[in-house]
Order: sequence, then structure tokens, then C-alpha cells
Amino acid sequence: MRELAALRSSIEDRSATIGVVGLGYVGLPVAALFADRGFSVVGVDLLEDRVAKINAGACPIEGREPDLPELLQRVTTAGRLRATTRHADLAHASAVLISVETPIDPVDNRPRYAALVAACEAIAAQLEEGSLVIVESTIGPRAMADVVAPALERGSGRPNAGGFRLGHCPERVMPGRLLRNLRSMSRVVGGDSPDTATTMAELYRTYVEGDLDHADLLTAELVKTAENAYRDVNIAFANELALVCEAAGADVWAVRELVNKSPGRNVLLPGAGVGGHCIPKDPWLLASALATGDAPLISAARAVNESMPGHVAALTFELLAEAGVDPASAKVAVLGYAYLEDSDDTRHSPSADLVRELELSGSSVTVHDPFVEAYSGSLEDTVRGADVAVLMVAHSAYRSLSLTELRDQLARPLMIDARHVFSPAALAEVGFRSRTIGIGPGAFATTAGPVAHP
Ligand code: SAJ
Repeated sequence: MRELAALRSSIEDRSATIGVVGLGYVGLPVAALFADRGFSVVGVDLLEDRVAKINAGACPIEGREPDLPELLQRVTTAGRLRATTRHADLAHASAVLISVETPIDPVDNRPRYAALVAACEAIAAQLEEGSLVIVESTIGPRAMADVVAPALERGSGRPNAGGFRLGHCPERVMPGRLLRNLRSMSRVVGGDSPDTATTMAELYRTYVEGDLDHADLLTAELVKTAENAYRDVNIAFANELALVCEAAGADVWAVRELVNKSPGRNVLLPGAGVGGHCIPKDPWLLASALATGDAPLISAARAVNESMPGHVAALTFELLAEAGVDPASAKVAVLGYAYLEDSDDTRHSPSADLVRELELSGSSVTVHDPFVEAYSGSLEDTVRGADVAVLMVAHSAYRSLSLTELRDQLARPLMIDARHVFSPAALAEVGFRSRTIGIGPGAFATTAGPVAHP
């Protein structure tokens, strides 16, 4: 039976073997960071080709992740990080971190913990009693008690969570800033006892520069899901205010700027919708502590944000109709497919929803995105001959677009600006007819120019 005191000293002298289950955009950088701090790290993943790639020192994560390829190369060459598909290779690990997917069911929005349960059952059969099991995946309230502990009991054949120490330390990563966020952002360190939380903090302090806030398991589960539900509800408010302003013939960008001068207000940015791996999912994880349907605010906010791509399609069809173009015969150029500006991550992309809506109405759609390989061809080729351009992502490259060149490449000078990248006045100046999210037809030309996205 391992003792926490022994684990703490093996953390201090780096003799502890750390296991990491799930070598995706969270697990892999975490494994590499612990290896870089001198631990021997065993990473487990189900995908053989991903394991092979990592052992060859190559980074399987798509997109620009500063310093991660070099870090991975360094620690695999030094033999401090080894990837495997076999959970049995974790037998000597004294602490195992689990970073597997925790998706939401697309029909009932309830958590689907199958991957988490499978990982817990698999490692429980290998680990010595008393080892530390830390879940880094984002999970709903009480999942550690109601899902993880029973899975560890089943896998080990022992009661009381298999005799393991349990921790929950939710990650706060963002694609494109994995290592930076992991190193700098504060973390909630939730333990099944204060002693466990203290031990976890000593482990994470080896690479985390931010605060390590001790908590119990349930508090840790609530903090991460609440922080993202909070963001989703606030984005939904900004979007619904945009819809009000459009209907009233006002400019939400001027309204929000003045509202935010009032102390304690911070209206976020209306836009084309909410994508990504966290925000669309975590509110449902938070709500999973309630009976289905008992989270009216969270579900309403999700509905508002999910409706925005459809609203952009409606604005597009309105603008085309004003120009006498039937959607069924229209050619639409969509600018931006990633879910976030200057990112290549397309998970839960609002543009995917928009393209579906446009194509359902018979429009032919071309897509451009400088960060997404499938769409990173020539912008001119994408827009040439299109009846309308729909700007969906505030990529820096689009901010510096020549509007006159864009106008000349299009068949018609029509633009939908779903992220308020340009001021309507600047568009009108070069002859565009346009609609901007949150600005009603004929809204008074305001001082609020384009906003700098965070
Ligand atoms: N969005 C808006 N309006 C806003 C802000 C965002 O429409 O005012 C949209 C974005 O276009 C995007 C989606 O919401 O489609 C999510 O954007 P995000 O800025 O929240 O970026 P994410 O999804 O990478 O969120 C992550 C979260 N961090 C973690 O889960 C650890 C979130 O809690 C952070 O606030 C965010 O990064 C951040 O800003 O760092």
C-alpha cells in the first residue's frame, strides 16, 4: 500500500513514475512537461499510430503549438517519456493522470463517460493500492464519486475507490496555447482529502507557475464547468442583445460599448456562434447535476448561441433577396471555418452549421480559411464570382483585407459581417451593401468601430 508521504518524497526527488492516460491536446503536453521536469513518464493511448509517432519524437497534435514539438523531441530522446497502448505498462506508476474525452450526448445533452470509465477500470487493475489517480478531464459535479470511484472499485476488485487516493485537477488549456496555459494558468487542485490535495499541489508545482488552489473533489468539478457555463451564458446575452438591436434598428456595438462603461458590466462580443471543445459542452456537464430539463438558463443560453449560424444564414438570404438573388441559385463565399480567430481548430465550428443551412437552401458554397488546410487555398479563387461574402471568423488576415479588391473579385458587392470586423461605413464607402451582426438596417452610423477581439 503506497503512502502519500512516500509519494511526496518521490515527487521531490523525481523518482516517482507518472502515468498519463489519453495523449491528446491535454494529456500529451502534460506528459511532456512532467518528463521535462525529470520524472519518468509512461503515456498510454489507444491509438497505435499516435503512440508510434510520439515514440519517434513527432508531435501528433495538429496546428501551431509553440514549443511542443521541440519539448516532445527532447523528452522522448532522453527516454523520460515513453508512449504505449498497454495499460499494464503503468504498473509501477505512483500517480496516474487521466485526460480522456468526456463528451455530451448529442440527443439528451447528458454526459457520456464511457471513455473515462474504461480508463479507470483499466488502470485500477494495474496500480498498487494507495496510488494517486487524478482526473484532468472536465467532468460534471459528483462524477468523481458516482462514476470514477465505482469504476476503480470494479477494476481493482477492492472497495473504497479501490483504495486509491482520488484527485481532480481540471485543465484550462486553449488550442494554440497549450504549453503556455498549462504553465501559467492557475489550477484548482481537488483532493479526496486535504493531504491528497497537498500532495497533488507538490506534483503540479513542478511545472505550474500559477496558483494551485486546494479544494475538495466536488468544488473542483463545479469550478471548471461553472466558469465555462458562465462564459456561454454571457456570450448568449451579447447575442440576444444583438438580435434586439437588429430588430429595433440600432447598433449593438455602440450599445455594448456604452453599457460597459457602467461599473460591473461587461457585455461580451455578439457573433456568428460559439464553437470549440469546451464552451458548447461544459454547460451541459454542469447541468448534469440537475434532472434533465431543470437548467432553464443554461439550456436557453445554449439555444441562443446554437441559433446564431442560422441567423447569419437568414441575414445572408435577406441581403441576397434585396439584390434579387434567389438563395437556390446563389453562390456564397464563406470566410473563416475555424471556431476561433487565428486558430486552426474547427471543432463545433459555427461555419459548419452555416454551410449546412446555406446548402440546404440550394446555395453553392465556397469556403476559405488561412489556418484550415482544407480551405487555405487562394482567397481570390474562393470569392471569385460569388454573389455574397460571409465573414464568419475574425482572423487577423481578414482584418487587413483590401475591400476594393474583394469587391472587384465578387460578382456582387454584398457582404455579411458576422464578427464586426469592418465598420459598415467603411464597407459602404467602397460600394458594398452589407449587414453586420447586431446592427439593424439604417442604424445610426455610430462611433463604435470594429472591436479588437480578445
Ligand atoms: N465567442 C463569442 N463572443 C465572445 C467570446 C467568444 O462569440 O465574446 C465565441 C468564439 O468565437 C468561439 C467560442 O465563443 O467560437 C469560444 O471562444 P473562447 O474565447 O471562449 O475560447 P475557447 O473555447 O478556447 O475557451 C477557452 C476556455 N478555457 C478553458 O476551457 C480552459 C474558456 O473558459 C476561456 O475563457 C477561453 O478559452 C479564453 O478566453 O481563454
